[in-house]
Amino acid sequence: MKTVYLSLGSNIGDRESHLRAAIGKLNESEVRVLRVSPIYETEPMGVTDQRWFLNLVVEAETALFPLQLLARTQKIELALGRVRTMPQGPRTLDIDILLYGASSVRTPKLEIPHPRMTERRFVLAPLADLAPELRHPISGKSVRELLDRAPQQVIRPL
Ligand code: GSY
Repeated sequence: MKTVYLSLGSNIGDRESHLRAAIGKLNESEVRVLRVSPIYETEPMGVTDQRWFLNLVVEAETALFPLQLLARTQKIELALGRVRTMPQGPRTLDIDILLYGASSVRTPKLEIPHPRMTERRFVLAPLADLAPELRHPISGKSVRELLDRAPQQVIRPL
């Protein structure tokens, strides 16, 4: 069993329902959700001219291998109506794999730790709510330290 951290986000439709539905579907997909962070409303990064997101992080355990886990998360995104319009554009649901135990994974389809997690307050703040002392497997910095150093972004607890 591995402990994994996943980042969930939505900025289309009933954002909170999409997040809650995704948590339910993870539990039906051999991904046992252990803890869920508070939800934050967050300023969009990348394409800024779009609706604000709701974001949260879940801690879960799974016996799936990383690419199997990716296939499950992509299936859940599709089941909840995700359509890829433009890169970094609006989405009904996005699930990013942040951490998979202390492992590093680098394949054309998947990189873990998530390569942009250290720049994203919308990831680091909810992750710090769950696991502030957890260390990034490559930099060795704690989530709390990464959050202290992350670029500015407006985020507020829902
Ligand atoms: O993979 C993340 C999708 N995404 C988000 C997001 O979830 N939240 C915020 N605030 N900005 C984002 N930009 C992208 S892309």
